[in-house]
Amino acid sequence: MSGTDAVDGSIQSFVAGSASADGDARQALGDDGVVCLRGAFEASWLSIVEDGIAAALAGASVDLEVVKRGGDEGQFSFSSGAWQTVEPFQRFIFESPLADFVWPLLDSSTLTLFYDFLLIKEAHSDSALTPWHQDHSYYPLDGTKVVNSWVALDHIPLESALRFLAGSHSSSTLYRALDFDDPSVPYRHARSELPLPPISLDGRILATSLQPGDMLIWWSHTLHCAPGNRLDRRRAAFSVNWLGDDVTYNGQPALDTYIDPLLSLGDQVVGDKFPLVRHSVASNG
Ligand SMILES: O=C(O)CCC(=O)C(=O)O
Repeated sequence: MSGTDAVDGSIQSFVAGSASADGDARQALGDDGVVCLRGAFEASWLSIVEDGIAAALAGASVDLEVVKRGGDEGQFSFSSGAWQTVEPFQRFIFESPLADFVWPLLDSSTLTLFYDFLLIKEAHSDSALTPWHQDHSYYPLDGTKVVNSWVALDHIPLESALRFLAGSHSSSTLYRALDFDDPSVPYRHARSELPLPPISLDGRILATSLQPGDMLIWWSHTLHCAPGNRLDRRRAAFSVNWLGDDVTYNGQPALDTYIDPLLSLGDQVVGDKFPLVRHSVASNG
């Protein structure tokens, strides 16, 4: 199997389906490297995210990119780390049930906000595909407790859905980061000593159609990809990336979004830029 389209014939659906981060969800995330929590967010929370999108697109996000690929009718817009300047995103991240869904899955004494990512594939942004990759390849981080919590804002049928290689988070291989705009040119912070992601994949590919408010959670080592949006409507998501207590800064080159210049090699990744959101209360014995 290769690319993002050729897998459609053999996709398997997700098993876990409840909106609670219970034992089944932990088990699925541990086994497959990804889990789907259905109906995680009510419409009122999604409407706050939509307020954030309106603000971000109107200029409140300092890191917004809007691209239109050759021949496409629709644009592809994305923005990283907008929470610092977009107040509705802050409300969603810090006041919604999001952190309480994610923290129990990490098996960590702490939960730290890493960054948020807004991703809007407008109608007929057909070529806005995302190649197979691991999120971790882009991060200057050592450790394993790094997750992406990706909230669907629209109905997303299987043809536009993310695909995951089941169990790929357990491999010790970290693949080289690719440039999403043009995978044929080297990514500016790519580590050339790492192997390129496989073009051909053997294994179980997981994907599922989603309703607004459903949430996918995956480990930063899980291989995944997504097709462009051939629908005649928007396909948008707001994702929040989190760190647990085994994550340290390793000094590898990376985008500013993922670096706090105040950190030294080996430091725990936490501070004003990466705030601590949950922590266990130490017992007095
Ligand atoms: O939603 C998509 O199209 C791609 C998202 C993705 O791969 C990511 O956020 O790492």
